[in-house]
Amino acid sequence: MDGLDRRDFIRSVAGAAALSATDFAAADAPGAGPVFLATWPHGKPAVDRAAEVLHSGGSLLDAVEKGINVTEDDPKITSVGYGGLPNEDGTVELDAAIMDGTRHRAGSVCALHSIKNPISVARLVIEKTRHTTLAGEGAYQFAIKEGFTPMQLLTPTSLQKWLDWRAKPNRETYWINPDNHDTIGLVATDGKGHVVSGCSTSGSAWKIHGRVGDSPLIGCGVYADDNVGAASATGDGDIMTNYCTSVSIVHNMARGASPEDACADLLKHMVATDPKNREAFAAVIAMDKQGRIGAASMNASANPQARFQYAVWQNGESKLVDAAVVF
Ligand code: SD4
Repeated sequence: MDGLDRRDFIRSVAGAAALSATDFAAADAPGAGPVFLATWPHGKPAVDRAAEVLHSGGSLLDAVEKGINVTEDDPKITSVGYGGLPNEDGTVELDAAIMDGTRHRAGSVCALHSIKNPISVARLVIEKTRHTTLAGEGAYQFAIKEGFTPMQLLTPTSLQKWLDWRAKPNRETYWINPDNHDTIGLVATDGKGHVVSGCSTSGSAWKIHGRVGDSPLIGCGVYADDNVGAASATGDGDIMTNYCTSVSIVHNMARGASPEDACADLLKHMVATDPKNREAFAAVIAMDKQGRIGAASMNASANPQARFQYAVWQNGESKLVDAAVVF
């Protein structure tokens, strides 16, 4: 196996279902101070806002939700919320998920139209229902009942991009181009052992109506467990979904891997099981319950526009960091 011993792999990934309470209890005690970690350079204003919310008395769930709202509200970001690129029919369909590591409870929405803050709807799925995931029209009706205001999510820019794509006689369909890797994933700890993971996206541009990516699937786009840590993912969800990326990374950390090794092992596993996955773009971020962080990306060298940087907020300031490149 490429870079990963088969027995280690079986122990670290395929054996995930067999994790015992002892695996989790072995994890270290909480570290000092809150830490926020988010995908892509646009994650910087998101982690800044998240830190502000926590420091002004909000909960960690509030912080992650409000941090992600910053990205969702920004029309310049063409892969999240308002201004996100539409599906092949020209409708913006949004996916989001949020998971609370204490209650081990998650909420998510898939293919939600006309509502610019899907992460806030996902949060309400936790608070107001005993469900985990709402999809399509049901998710929309729930949002309306909860007081969200419907709006047109296409901006002049995203509409023009869709028109340009549709005008191409030999257009590619159901693909992600390098400009469209902008999903926001945000993982956080309050510094007292509590972790939360959130993720929001418009998914792959020009997707089939109703397509659901990895982002709103619990264990794929997000996972959080206060006994261990949290993770989130960005990239080609049609491939990444098949690897349950975020829960696999958290389980890797439960067995003692550092956050960065846990991320890198997941990407190596993707290529070990199918060498074609090397062509996919994939990036993952993780944090353990002590606030130690790590990230890894794949295919950044083949695709320089897709170089993966992530944002970190710690000790009162935020900065951008280059992720480890695995392939
Ligand atoms: C998806 N994973 O829907 C998302 C898209 C993404 O960076 O993260 N792009 O497949």
